[in-house]
Amino acid sequence: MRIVDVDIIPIALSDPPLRNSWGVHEPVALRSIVRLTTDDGCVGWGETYGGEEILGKLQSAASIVLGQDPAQFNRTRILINNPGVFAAYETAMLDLLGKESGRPVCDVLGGKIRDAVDYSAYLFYKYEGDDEWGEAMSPEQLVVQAETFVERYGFQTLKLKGGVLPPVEEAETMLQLRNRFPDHELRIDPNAIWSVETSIRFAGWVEDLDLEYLEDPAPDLAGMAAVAQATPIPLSTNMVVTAFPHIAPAVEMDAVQVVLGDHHHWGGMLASLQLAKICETFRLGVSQHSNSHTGISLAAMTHWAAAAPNLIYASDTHYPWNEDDDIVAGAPLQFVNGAFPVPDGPGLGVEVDDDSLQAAHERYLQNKAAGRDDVSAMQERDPNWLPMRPRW
Ligand code: GKR
Ligand code: MG
Repeated sequence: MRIVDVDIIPIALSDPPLRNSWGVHEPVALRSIVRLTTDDGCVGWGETYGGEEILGKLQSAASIVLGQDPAQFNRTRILINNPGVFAAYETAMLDLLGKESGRPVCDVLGGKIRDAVDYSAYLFYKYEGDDEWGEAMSPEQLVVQAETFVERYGFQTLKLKGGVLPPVEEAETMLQLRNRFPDHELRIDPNAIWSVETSIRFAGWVEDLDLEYLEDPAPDLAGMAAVAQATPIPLSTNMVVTAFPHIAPAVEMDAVQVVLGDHHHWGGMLASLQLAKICETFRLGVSQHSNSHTGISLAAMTHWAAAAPNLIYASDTHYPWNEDDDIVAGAPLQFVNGAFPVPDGPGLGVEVDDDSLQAAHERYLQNKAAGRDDVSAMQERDPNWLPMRPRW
């Protein structure tokens, strides 16, 4: 089996005005879809971030992938020499291998440890938008949003994207979530917008709420290490440990207790399993980061998470925010009791719907942009907005 065709298809998904510490989500989220076709007519799918930079890099790597045997991961990874670019191709190559052997991707990765992967509700402060969720800019409105997530998807873990309201109001939001959901796991992630001092103060305010972890409260390893020393709440990160060379210093400094993997970023699913093993070695927890994505990425996230024995935290997912524009057949894909069942069909176990892909590509053409820009989107609402870091 040889890859005879490589297509890179930029798409855009409608996105609600979700707030974060940089600003606000733009009306569309950009993604890049990879389609590989083999000489025997098999089609494999991959997905990664969108925007001109990654699109250019994916296009440049196409000549490396063309003509390859899809089982040659090591050779292709070395030649591409870029973890994010390789990851998108690796997903499509694993899809092809699975389809060729009639087995799900998790089997190609060594076999699944669990039949379904737990996911977390991803709660966002948000403005009123052209969506059914309404405004959520207060603790009370956030609790209503959480109720909808729990009722609709059955999530048993709730993650709040923080760094939006003054920290004391975000602590109040966590308190109200805890009162409303006494048995759910709770986490908050302000994306390093608090100083070390504010982070330590915040950790004190929420210490009795039994948080599962506090994600990226303060910037850089030294900042995280200082916060970690001052609180018993475990710290997690997708900002200070984002590549293999960052692990050793993080361990030496005891800066984080949980590392968030992300196959799009860490160099694919095989690399993510290596990350999970390294985390086990150093007694670090491993969880999973997300960004806006389609069902292709949901399937990929689920396959590697199902094959990682120590990935026992619920994984993040943005899927519910973008599911109406998903491009896979049968979308929106369904969570069952807060978990996504590991697809058992060949390959990723999801197929792309041609009409939905075309619609998402046209949405991209209408909203073409160099890349994600939450800051400018926020400045349209507030011309004086500056993404200060630390803000508090
Ligand atoms: O979607 O606004 C967002 C998130 O803030 C995302 O961009 C982050 O990468 O979810 C991510 C995180 O956990 O930091
Ligand atoms: Mg994060």
